[in-house]
Amino acid sequence: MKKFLGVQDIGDLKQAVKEAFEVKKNRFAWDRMGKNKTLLMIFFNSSLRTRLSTQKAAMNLGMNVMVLDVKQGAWNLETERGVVMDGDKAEHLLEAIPVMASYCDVIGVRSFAKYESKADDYEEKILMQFIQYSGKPVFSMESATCHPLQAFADLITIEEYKKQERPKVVLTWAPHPRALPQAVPNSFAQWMNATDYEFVITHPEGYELAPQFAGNARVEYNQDKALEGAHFVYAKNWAAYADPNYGKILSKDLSWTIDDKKMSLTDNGYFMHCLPVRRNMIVTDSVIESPQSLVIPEAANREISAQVVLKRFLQTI
Ligand code: AN0
Ligand code: CP
Repeated sequence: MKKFLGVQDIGDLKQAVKEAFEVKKNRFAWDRMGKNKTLLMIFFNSSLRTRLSTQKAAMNLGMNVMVLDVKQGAWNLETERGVVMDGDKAEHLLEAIPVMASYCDVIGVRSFAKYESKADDYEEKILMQFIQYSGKPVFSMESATCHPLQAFADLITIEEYKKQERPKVVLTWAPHPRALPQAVPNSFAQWMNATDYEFVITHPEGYELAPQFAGNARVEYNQDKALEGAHFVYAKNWAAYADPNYGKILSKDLSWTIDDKKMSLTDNGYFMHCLPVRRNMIVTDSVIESPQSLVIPEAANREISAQVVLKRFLQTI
């Protein structure tokens, strides 16, 4: 494996889940595989889970790990080519990438959508430069359009908890005070579309996801209807994708918050969220604290998804 951005990079999904369960059974079974190999994680944005779970996964494999928070102590990086650099940016990404790559064997990048240009975001302008100029395997730790380590962990979690062969999984938009990226719902939709589950997306009108991620999933604008008989409820906020509202908040309607009444429409469904979550905006205290809430095991599975991905990289470098 040379890069990890989407479901297409992991190959056979059933095999990947099988490997994840093997890793989960004994995560230290490959603890010499990463000897003298170095992972560099580069964060342009904040993180709790991705940072810790990916570092832990690398340590399980015996790798060395370096973490760079670009906004804390590194030079402010220019990312546009052709700019006269007379402002506050002291270094260009075009030098920084090969330099950073010279110190490591695998690179993880977190670089959220800026919501300034839809084309730049959806071309993954920052991540693609890492792929092009580093010469090293690169993976997304949530980039402009995708968060594949999260979606893989979500799939592992559903496979662990499902009671039906083909569960009904519902991705629901929920309100939030700030404009959030589409990366998590994009990847979740992409990975769910690659399974044989019954997959439904529900959101207010205007919140349609990019067609390359939403695929042929059923879109149901009535949240109550979508939740009927659901086995898994995956809540997430995102800002609008469709023009002319790209990156904008169209609604903060608290009637979309997942509460006990909403969960009672499901078939004793589980609640999922990638975290961090704003309580009583996205989900009520009562639902997130209920036995049906999977948010903690879901976050714990981030270590497993990251370990499978790093293991695949180590097998090819
Ligand atoms: C980010 C997002 O919504 O994409 C990270 C989630 C994993 N969340 C926030 O910025 C609050
Ligand atoms: N779910 C997730 O990626 O969390 P962090 O933003 O804390 O890494």
